[in-house]
Amino acid sequence: MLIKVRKSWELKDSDVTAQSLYLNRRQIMAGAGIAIATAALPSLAFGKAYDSAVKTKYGDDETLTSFKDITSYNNFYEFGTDKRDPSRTARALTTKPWSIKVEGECNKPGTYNLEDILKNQTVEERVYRLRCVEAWSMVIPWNGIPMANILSQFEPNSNAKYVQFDTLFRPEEMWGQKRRFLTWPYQEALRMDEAMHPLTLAAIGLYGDTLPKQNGAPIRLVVPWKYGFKSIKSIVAIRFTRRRPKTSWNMMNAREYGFYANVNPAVDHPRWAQDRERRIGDFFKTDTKLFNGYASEVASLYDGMNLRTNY
Ligand SMILES: Nc1nc2c(c(=O)[nH]1)N[C@H]1C(S)=C(S)[C@@H](COP(=O)(O)O)O[C@H]1N2
Ligand SMILES: [Mo]
Repeated sequence: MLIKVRKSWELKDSDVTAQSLYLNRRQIMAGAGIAIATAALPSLAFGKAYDSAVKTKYGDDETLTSFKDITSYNNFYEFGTDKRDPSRTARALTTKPWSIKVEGECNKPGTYNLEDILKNQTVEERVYRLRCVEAWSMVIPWNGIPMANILSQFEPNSNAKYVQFDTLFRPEEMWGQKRRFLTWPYQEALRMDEAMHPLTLAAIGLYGDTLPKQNGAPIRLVVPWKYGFKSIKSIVAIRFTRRRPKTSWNMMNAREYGFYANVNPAVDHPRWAQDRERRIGDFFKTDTKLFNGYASEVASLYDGMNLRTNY
């Protein structure tokens, strides 16, 4: 069956199309009693690499944030600092062709086409909470591949203790890069065990469609137990390192943005309390959970660490 879907980054009156298609499919699957199903998805960007997604256990208990809110309330400073800027201006970004440069402590450095990296990978559907440091949050149905499956292709060696990611630097298309709000390119990094953790996702879509540009097309990191700024968008470089790499927000203001950035209601941001959050679309605030609710899966990564000093 061929499903025709508009490009999701073009926000018009058809805003709800991707969302209703997605929800219909979920209902049909639930009605048929299918717990794990392969759902038909449109193949738009990467041909065969993204024809279907395997449903996972994540997020069946969550109310999804609307497609409209997910794609029109964004932080993507390469396209301006206003939450509405990215949805208005990210269409300028060219996402095809797309290649990723792989460097550092691994056996297979090089420059790879995204299609080749995604070849033979299984795309999953995972509903994750995203918690921004600014105390708002969303629930997003991502489509993506476990980051471990991407990184292991490059065979990181035993010296690789961290992995750093860069966003594209292309000021002709990313007008925000003409201003020096952050040091460009945007960079983020994880400890290797965090990057290889099964929850860590390389997202290539949401709501069953390819990733809208304002959400970090064509491929972005999603680390659901950390504040949103760790989940770097539009990745063009992956670098395996021995030492802890520099990260953009930490360089800008180390007191406010730590390297770990684990969601922690007990540790306030210097300018905001972090114990409550407001889901976009909700009126009332809710309690923020340690590790954004993923503690049972990730707390052991930080055994013996002081989470107040390692914020
Ligand atoms: N390259 C890049 N990645 C980025 C950002 C950014 O400004 N540039 N913002 C981060 C922040 S602060 C958040 S909260 C999330 C927002 O992701 P979303 O717009 O898809 O919800 O992206 C993160 N990744
Ligand atoms: Mo954020």
